[in-house]
Amino acid sequence: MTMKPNVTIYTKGYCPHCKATKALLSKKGVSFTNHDITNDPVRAKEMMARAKGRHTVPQIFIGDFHVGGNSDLRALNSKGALDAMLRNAKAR
Ligand SMILES: N[C@@H](CCC(=O)N[C@@H](CS)C(=O)NCC(=O)O)C(=O)O
Repeated sequence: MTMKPNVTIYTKGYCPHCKATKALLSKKGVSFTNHDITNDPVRAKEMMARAKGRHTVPQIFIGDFHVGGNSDLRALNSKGALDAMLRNAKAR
């Protein structure tokens, strides 16, 4: 079965951390919903509400779990915890 985790990321066009996040998820074969908030204040507000006030991009969600930013994603990956979280967050 194809791994289809329910992953949502909020990004901006110029952001190198966002590119790194997309590259890591893509390398793992994970599909994700990307909200580019560069010119989208409504989505930006949604992101901040979901991310408990954090306003840097990217902000990453696996299912309803708030991972945080790119460095948080990488920390989970280094600990070996990311793949299991992605597996457990398959779209229902
Ligand atoms: N440690 C954060 C750094 C994220 C970061 O610095 N993002 C920049 C854009 S690349 C940012 O959001 N700057 C503030 C802003 O655009 O409001 C992460 O790994 O996600």
